[in-house]
Amino acid sequence: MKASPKVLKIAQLIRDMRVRGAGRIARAAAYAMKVAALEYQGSSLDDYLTYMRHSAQILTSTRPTAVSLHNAVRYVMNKVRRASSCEEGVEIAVKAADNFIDSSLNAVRIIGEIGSRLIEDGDTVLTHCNSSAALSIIKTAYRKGKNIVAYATETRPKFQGLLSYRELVDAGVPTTLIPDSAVRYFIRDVDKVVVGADTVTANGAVVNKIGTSLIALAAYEAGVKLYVATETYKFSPATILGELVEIEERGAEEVLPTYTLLKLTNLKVRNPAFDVTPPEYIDAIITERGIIPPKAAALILLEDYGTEVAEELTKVTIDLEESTPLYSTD
Ligand code: RUB
Repeated sequence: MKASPKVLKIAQLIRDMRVRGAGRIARAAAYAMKVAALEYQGSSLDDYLTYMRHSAQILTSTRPTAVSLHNAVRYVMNKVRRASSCEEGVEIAVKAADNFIDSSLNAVRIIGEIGSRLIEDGDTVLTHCNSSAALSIIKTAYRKGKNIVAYATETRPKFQGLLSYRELVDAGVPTTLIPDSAVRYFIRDVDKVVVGADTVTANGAVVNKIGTSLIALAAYEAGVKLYVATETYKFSPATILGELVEIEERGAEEVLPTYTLLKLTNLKVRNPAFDVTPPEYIDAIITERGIIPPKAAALILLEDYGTEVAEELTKVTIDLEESTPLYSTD
């Protein structure tokens, strides 16, 4: 089965991180599903569904950690599956993708509005990496007249912090760029930390750019509040069923220049792109549906995916011979 070249191109942009950030890759994937539908040449419903599943698989295999990517594609596929003809299937895919993109952009604006209420006049806010949701909060607070300043961490090895720095400065927020390793040095100047999320698990842990958990530790030690800004499509239903979140590991060439790697041939480098911040270090999760404590993540998941989770649970089988009895009658 052949995928549309346009879909392959979007998948490559995501893989190469030319489109990056959990929200952006989700929207790009939804858009790619719409493109796939519009590019479909045949007329058989079965063939169309197989082709769409294939496109979905190509898109979700680009980056493993951000569940937003999977949830965007799943959102479109769940609707497409109900089509009774190929033409209807195309129409449904286009509508679903447009809906997802609109509500995703709207969610970022609502998060900015809600989250800005937690930022007080005179606050110093620190952010890590480049999260549209986190920046939406800081920029909205500033736009509403709160006199705030920001720190943006560099975010090695890919320096996404520079994007945040520019975005904040362009919005008028006085911002200082600091090395990741300087966070504990500056944390006492900071009133609030606001970061984004790639995935939120059922127990309220947050997977975000590598270094987030160290910042959370420093903030916790200093008594500084840490808020996570995230759309609810970044909550992972699979984690209710005990699945772990895969942490993407990227190449050594992102950490060191090629000439150094060529010179030091035996150098062993590891480059995980994300880490996990436990719920204990998170003061609140700010979503488009309101502010929740991290432990309430499971409630959002059950509200959104309860039926699917229940269906999955019926597939769980246990070997009675090998299972340990819960009680003994001896
Ligand atoms: C980006 C990153 C961002 C989250 C949230 O990682 O970790 O903090 O994706 O971003 P990468 P947003 O650069 O590796 O994609 O709020 O924009 O979805």
